[in-house]
Amino acid sequence: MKTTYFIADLHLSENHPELTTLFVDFMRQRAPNADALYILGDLFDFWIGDDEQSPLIELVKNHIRTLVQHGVPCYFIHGNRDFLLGKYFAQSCGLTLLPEYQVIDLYGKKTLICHGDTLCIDDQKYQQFRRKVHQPWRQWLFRHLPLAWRLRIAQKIRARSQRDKQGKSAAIMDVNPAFTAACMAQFGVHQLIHGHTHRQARHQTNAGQRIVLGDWRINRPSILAVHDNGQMDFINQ
Ligand code: LP5
Ligand code: MN
Repeated sequence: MKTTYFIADLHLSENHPELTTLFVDFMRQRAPNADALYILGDLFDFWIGDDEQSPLIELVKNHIRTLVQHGVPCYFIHGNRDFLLGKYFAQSCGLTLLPEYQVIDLYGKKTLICHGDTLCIDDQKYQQFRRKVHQPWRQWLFRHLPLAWRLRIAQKIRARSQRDKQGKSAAIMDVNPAFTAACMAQFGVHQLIHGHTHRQARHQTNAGQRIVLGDWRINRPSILAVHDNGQMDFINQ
């Protein structure tokens, strides 16, 4: 049986070596037999530029490169934490960068994939923040700052984000159902796979099926396996 895997929201960092172990186990044991691997954002806890070096970054790069050389294509859609992951990282390990929305043919079923943050339109403060940090001139400026400054800024934004989230309801931080349905219709699909909201689930809606990948800190891990016979299941161990 052929299988395509989808993962998101691993939030890999030096602070959580147990998550890195789960990722490495997956890349060694399951991923080599796949047709393809799709990483739908927030692979890293945050990303401040392709020039950053660390043992963790090298490890992740090596595992992706090994997988791609083994013949398994590996695709990446940016998350809200690692939207600055760039061409240098991708080219150095053979990762294919995809746009924020992509329609794929998943064993005959047209499927829309994205990180999921763009669907959370009720979180206006976040959307405002997103628009700002996606402006090319801001990103250009940020990339040209010394690494230590970028790290400080990223830590400040992370702290602010964690604080702000305490004052937001779960509903505000979830996808907007009407907007999501309109998005699926616009792309002409009846199946959507995304992450970001961290609540692993399969929702049946009027627009079709919406599959949400889980956060690896909660589900340890959350891997969606879609098989060529149309079946799909979550792997959480
Ligand atoms: O990530 P998570 O789960 O905590 O919350 C997200 C939203 N938060 C974010 C911010 C990221 O966590 C941090 C990204 C760091 C990237 C590296 C730095 C790149 C800088 C680039 C500059 C061009 O995405 C959160 C959502 C939540 O998901 C649920 O959807 O609610 O959104 C927010 O918290 C946004 C805040 O409400 C507004 C943030 C304003 C930040 C102002 C920073 C001021 C400090 C500047 C210091 C110079
Ligand atoms: Mn996210």
